[in-house]
Amino acid sequence: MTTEIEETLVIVKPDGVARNLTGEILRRIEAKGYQLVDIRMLLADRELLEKHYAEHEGKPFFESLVEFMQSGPVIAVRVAGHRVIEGFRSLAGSTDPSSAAPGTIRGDLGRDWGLAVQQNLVHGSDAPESAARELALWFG
Ligand code: D4T
Repeated sequence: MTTEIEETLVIVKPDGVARNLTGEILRRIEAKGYQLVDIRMLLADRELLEKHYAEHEGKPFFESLVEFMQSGPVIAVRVAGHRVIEGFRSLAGSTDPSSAAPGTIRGDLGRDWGLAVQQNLVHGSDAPESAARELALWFG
């Protein structure tokens, strides 16, 4: 078993910031024992979001996703901890907030507002390679 410390990118999406849930989301990350290493609030531009969501380019929801992510400020956080990539995905819950398990961020705090699964409060990197790529994009 490795005790190597990983880092992941967490984003509190515009719906999370607008609903004043940033503190609650960061509280859950810290309560789990992960470290907040760096944090910034920004209005993401299209260029950054196109790179961030490159894997979804061409999918039917891509345009509206990029528009939604530009609709207000977001909070980008560099989070560190043992197995934090997998651990944060577990804290976040599944993509669709209506079916995300109770106890998770999306399950407890999110719901389907009629915009499918777009407004699901948070993003978390899904693998070490995407975490490294995304952290470089958002934190340079
Ligand atoms: P992220 O990447 O934001 O942490 O979410 P997930 O890892 O849980 O989900 P994803 O990559 O499949 O989707 C990325 C992002 O696109 C939105 N989305 C997704 C959407 O607007 N419509 C859709 O049909 C899907 C599948 C939500 C999250």
